[in-house]
Amino acid sequence: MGKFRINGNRLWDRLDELAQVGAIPGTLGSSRLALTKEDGQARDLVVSWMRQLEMEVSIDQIGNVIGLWHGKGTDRNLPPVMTGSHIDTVRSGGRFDGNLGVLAGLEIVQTVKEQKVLTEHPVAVSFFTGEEGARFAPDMLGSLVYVGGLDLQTALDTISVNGEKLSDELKSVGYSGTAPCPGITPKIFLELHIEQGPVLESEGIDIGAVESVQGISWTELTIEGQSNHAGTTPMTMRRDAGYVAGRISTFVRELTDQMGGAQVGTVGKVDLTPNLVNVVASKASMTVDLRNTSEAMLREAEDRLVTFCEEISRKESVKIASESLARFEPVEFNQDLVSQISTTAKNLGYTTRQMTSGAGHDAQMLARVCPAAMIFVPSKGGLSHNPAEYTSLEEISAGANVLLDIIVNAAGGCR
Ligand code: HGY
Ligand code: MN
Ligand code: MN
Repeated sequence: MGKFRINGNRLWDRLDELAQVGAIPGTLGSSRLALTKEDGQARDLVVSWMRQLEMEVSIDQIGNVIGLWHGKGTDRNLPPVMTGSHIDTVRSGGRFDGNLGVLAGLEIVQTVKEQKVLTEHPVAVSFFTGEEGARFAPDMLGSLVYVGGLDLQTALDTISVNGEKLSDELKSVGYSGTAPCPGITPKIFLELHIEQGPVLESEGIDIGAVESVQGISWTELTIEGQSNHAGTTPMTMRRDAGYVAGRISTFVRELTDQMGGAQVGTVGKVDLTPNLVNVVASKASMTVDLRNTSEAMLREAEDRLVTFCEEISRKESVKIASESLARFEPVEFNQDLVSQISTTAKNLGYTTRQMTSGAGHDAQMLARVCPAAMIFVPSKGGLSHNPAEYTSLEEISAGANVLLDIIVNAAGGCR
């Protein structure tokens, strides 16, 4: 099939337009936590683009949106070749995380239509609900329900970090759909995403062929102490939840230093009660994010955190309750697809390397039901979950062209 390429400027302009929804003033980034008003507005914009491309749009019961393109001669009974990602962001979101994968999918459909490519299989472009997990845990919630990994009602009953119910928020943005969960099993699922780390840029590589995703463990710890006067209470009489939260946070860093290798650990959220300058905190609620490429090492990290909490709760006479917010083992992607990414990148003249993903992605859920893999493009300075997140027009075009060739090939495309 002759060489045709995506229109990088058109993709860039859509990324820019989508970034304006929930824009963070003075930055390139956006703040669109899952199922907020801003997320709803972004959904409406992307769905309007799907409809302009004459795609059939379906919304499922957890709010996942699947745009389906049937070209002339497409066999509607064949499973779709699917690409996509997410358009919800963290509060300090960049414009590329997730959005690139969804909008590159639309760009591919538009290019295929313009080039009058006929495909045997339909092509689907999806965005999944609440990939970030920052408002409603776990992360990849929508795609997990899509593949049958999380019961729909349990997901709908999920309570947000601020106490709202997911099903209510889904209705409030108008995306409480009727398409059944689990959803249609695709022929393959291929996701284009920014790396969100420093590897590709530091090695001067254009394309990452992602072969795996590391394991993820999110825990919420609730520490119950006793409020008391900051001035009058002797240090020996304190049951200080704020101090214990600080010690756990320090422990997490010491744990990663001791374990080394791929172990990472983050305390990203700490809320103290009553959170006042002159009161010993009676309560602390905090999150611990542990990740490792090795399941055995991740379990060891989790066990050491439990032991530390048991010891310090005894020593400081506080109670510590823990709740798992997310727990996913490492995932291996489909090796044939990974090889196709490497080969396609080379054929297009790009440098490439195989690698693992430090972040979680919807593709790791789709990998439970069909061959799945990911294409990475570099992140400037390895920065992400930061409004300054940046990937160049040339870099996103390279990734989208690799995606185009593999998607068209998988769909049995011909001109
Ligand atoms: O947390 C993650 O890995 C992703 O950003 N959901
Ligand atoms: Mn993402
Ligand atoms: Mn993210």
